[in-house]
Amino acid sequence: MAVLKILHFPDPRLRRRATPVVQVDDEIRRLIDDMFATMYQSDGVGLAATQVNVLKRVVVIDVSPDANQPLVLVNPQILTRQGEAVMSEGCLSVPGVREKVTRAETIRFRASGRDGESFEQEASGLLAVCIQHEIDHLDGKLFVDYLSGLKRQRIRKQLEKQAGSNLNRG
Ligand code: GNR
Ligand code: NI
Repeated sequence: MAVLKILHFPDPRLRRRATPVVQVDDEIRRLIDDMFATMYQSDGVGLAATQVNVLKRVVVIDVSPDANQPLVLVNPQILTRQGEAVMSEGCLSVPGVREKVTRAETIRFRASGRDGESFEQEASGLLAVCIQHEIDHLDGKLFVDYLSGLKRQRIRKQLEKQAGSNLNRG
């Protein structure tokens, strides 16, 4: 397994739309394994393939406290949304930033798993937020898009400064 490099806002590659997976084969399973390694290493609760520069509709999630309940979502689709909930969100592609975002409180979704089997499930709480956040990534959308233009601009400047000093340090 390999830990992959995560793209950071405002990298334009985070803005591209990922394409559906036609068949969950060994190559996709290798991607899934590498994405879990990357997510766990970064202490994240979710990761979309877009964030590691792979434009396929693949998401890995683990919102369990002990990080021992991996969930694979290939070609995830939201079927229904209910209610509204505000949660403070972070993103591995927007390091060091947390901001409140309003999303649907409960969702029903469909996806395929690691063996290509299709399943449907209801989710609420952090899991529901995380699934909506990850599907946004697959569509080229980031949680900072829900903030005011002023806030987004401030975050962009902050991260561009970080990226610059990272370059200087080699
Ligand atoms: O690790 C993550 N935590 C998180 C917290 C609140 C709402 C969404 C998330 S997802 C994020 C990992 C990530 O960037 N996934 O794309
Ligand atoms: Ni994210």
